[in-house]
Amino acid sequence: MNPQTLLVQVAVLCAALTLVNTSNIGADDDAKKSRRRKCRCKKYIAQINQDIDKRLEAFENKFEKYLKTSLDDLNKNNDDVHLNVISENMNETRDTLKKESLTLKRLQRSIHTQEISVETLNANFQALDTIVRNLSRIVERLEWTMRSSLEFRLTDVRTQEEAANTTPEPLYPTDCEAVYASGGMKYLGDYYIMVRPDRSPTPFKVVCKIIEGAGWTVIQRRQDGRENFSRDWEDYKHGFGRLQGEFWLGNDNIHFLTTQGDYELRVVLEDWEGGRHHAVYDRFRVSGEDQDFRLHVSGYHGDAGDSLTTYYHSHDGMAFSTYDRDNDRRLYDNCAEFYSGGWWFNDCFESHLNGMYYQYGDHDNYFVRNGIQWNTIHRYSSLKFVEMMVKPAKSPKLPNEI
Ligand SMILES: [Ca+2]
Repeated sequence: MNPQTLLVQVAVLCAALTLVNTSNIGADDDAKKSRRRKCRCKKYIAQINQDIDKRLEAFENKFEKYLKTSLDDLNKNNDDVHLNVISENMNETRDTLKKESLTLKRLQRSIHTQEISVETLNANFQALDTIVRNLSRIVERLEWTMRSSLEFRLTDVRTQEEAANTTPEPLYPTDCEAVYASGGMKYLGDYYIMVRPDRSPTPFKVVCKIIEGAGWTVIQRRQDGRENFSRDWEDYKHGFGRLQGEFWLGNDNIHFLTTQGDYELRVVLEDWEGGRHHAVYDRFRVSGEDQDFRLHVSGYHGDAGDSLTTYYHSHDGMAFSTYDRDNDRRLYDNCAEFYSGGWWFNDCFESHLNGMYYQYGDHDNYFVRNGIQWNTIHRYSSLKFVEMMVKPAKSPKLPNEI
């Protein structure tokens, strides 16, 4: 039975029962009124009432029975409905379950696939982790190598910079003898080299001569009169001329050369008659400018005669003088200005190798001996050729020497 039909029937029965009850109440009221109006028919009314009551009772019983049956049916139908609902629900649930099952299966497959992917990914992660660790080690080694290389390079650069800062300029020999004694200059001829005496602030160029198994550093030369020797203090201080020709090496350079140890002087002289002479002084030293380049010389030997340390007008201990710097012992005059050229004048001189150059040795004024003079050779004529040179002394300095 259709549940909706049952519900309609129940509703109709309820409406009918209500109608019967309502009719019964109205009839009872009419009967009471009728009994009040017609008291003579009480017995009849009572009978009717009984009949009605019986009928009502029967109807009620019947209705209750029907109702009960209907309710049973209803309950029964309700169960069916419920079952149907349940069944439908179960069908829906089954469908849902089927759907969910399919979904689950798909999910399972997906999960399985994901598991495989995860496993593969995990394996890949492990491989990747190994690669990353290896790369890290390689990077660490590279960093260490680069850092070590950089540090080494920096250290090398610092060492080079320190070496550049601390290493002096290329080493120069202290004089010509230093080169000769170390095996150089074994052939005849002049040698032009750079030297740097111990306390010289800068190196300078010199010409070397090899004489009697020693390297001599030339400090002065006169040979043709091409160079002007009538110069002031500063020129004589710094030097002038050409090493290949006539020159003065400079009082500063002579001072640096002759104060780095015991030095000796050799003077080579040539007159216009072809005579060649030499004078050697075992000690030769020129003080610094603070002492006016004072001369200290002693120990003559040679064949030119001693024109430097003779008692009369000895040049030993004399300061250097130029026409603009009078350090001589002539009170009324400046020897350098009168005789030209710079020298260690006393009350003028026994020798004066920086005087005027006179061709053939003849002075312009016989009484003014302002030429190149070495009195022990020629007092009244100028020399043709002169060289002054120095080298370290052979023997140690004696206690009573300068
Ligand atoms: Ca003077």
